[in-house]
Amino acid sequence: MSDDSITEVVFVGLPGPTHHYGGLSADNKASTLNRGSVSNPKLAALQALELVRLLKSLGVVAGILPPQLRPHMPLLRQHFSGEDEAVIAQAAVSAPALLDKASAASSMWTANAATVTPSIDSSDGNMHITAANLFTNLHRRIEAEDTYHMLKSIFEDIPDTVVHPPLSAVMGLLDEGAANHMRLCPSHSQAGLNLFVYGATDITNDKTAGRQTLSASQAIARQHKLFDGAAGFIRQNREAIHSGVFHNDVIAVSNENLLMVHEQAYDQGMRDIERIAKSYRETHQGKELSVVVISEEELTMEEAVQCYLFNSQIVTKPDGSMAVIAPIEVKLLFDGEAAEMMEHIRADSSNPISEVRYVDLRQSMRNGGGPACLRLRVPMNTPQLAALTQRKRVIADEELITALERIIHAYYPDELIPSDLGKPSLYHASHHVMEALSEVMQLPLVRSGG
Ligand code: SUG
Repeated sequence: MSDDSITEVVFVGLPGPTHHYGGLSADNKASTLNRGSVSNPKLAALQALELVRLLKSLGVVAGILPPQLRPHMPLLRQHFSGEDEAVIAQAAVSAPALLDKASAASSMWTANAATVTPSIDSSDGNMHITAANLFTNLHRRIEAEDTYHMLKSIFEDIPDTVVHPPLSAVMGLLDEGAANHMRLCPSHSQAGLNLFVYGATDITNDKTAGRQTLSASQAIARQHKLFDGAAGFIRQNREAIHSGVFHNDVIAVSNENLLMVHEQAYDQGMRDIERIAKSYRETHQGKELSVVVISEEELTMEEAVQCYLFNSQIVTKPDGSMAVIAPIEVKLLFDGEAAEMMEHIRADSSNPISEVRYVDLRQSMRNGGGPACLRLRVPMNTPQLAALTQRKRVIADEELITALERIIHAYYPDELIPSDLGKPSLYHASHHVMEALSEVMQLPLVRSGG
């Protein structure tokens, strides 16, 4: 492998022991639909590790990002005081909705942790990582600071790497990270066309305007010093947002030179998709983007939101062909029609997809988090990956996976409803989990706010 070759490391977020269904995201159909139902944090975490194993079996380098400590005490301490347990007990009685938000295990959806661009895309030769501010929803906003500290502790001393703090939402910069970013390139090792997808140009009170502003996407493109022409900006279709497309990765997915997208994903429909293909051609000297467009007739927007077909991960296997990792719902819903459609796409030799694998992530899916939500892609060059592997214990090998499974079996509850969130046993279990993870992964224990 030459120094210039880039390996995409796929970081999967480990669900934390407070994983529950709070109905906390009004624009996310699965979240609102499953509000209050019984969750199984143990199973959620084990399902995420099965995803890691699948990625590894496909030849992908996979990493793990640990959960954050919950409940988020600084949020509760704005209302209550005393020892942690007393604060939680008061919140459980007087402000259960607040405790619900403070206990969200939502940092598992690492596609929202940050936006990442590799050294090869920037004029300063650095890999840039900007922690997302996740400002739209309170239960997610509280992730931002700890995510930044976690990413810093993992990546800061990696060569040619800059980790940026979350953007200031006070300036109208609403940012949900990689879920609204696609990097298109002939291969990971070549410079990419970075597409940023946004809902509104600036902050607005309109709830249907989405969670990402153009101003934030532009700030990131500038901050990352992307080469001229290496950034493009595409507006989401309002109707799609209204139908439950709260992030771009609910309706489009890309990998290298492949884009799979619903025809109604963007404001200008097919015109936008053609514009993307044209920009790709211009950036990559006449090379063609392989575009798989799924029409409304083949799969309605509503069906796409239900089965999360576009929230698949697409990865490049060592032989250069691509595998789709799709949620099991694609097979289970609509009498398997969406899976049949996927089979046609796989069999079509005009695109690079050679394999479709289905994963059971139902614990996360019930909160609107599919395979693509659970992963942060970090394209690293050879010295960067070597430094990461040497200095940190985040790359998943079987030994790490087994150690994590042991922690999960020891401390995670296998049943949780929102009214359990005030229980001292959960608070103690959460602390044990974080301490054990910090030891096994050799990471500092990031304590919210202090
Ligand atoms: O932000 N769900 C998350 C799902 C995030 C999915 N990520 C991507 N599409 N990349 C969200 O809406 C629900 C939590 C609850 O209701 O308990 C939640 O936060």
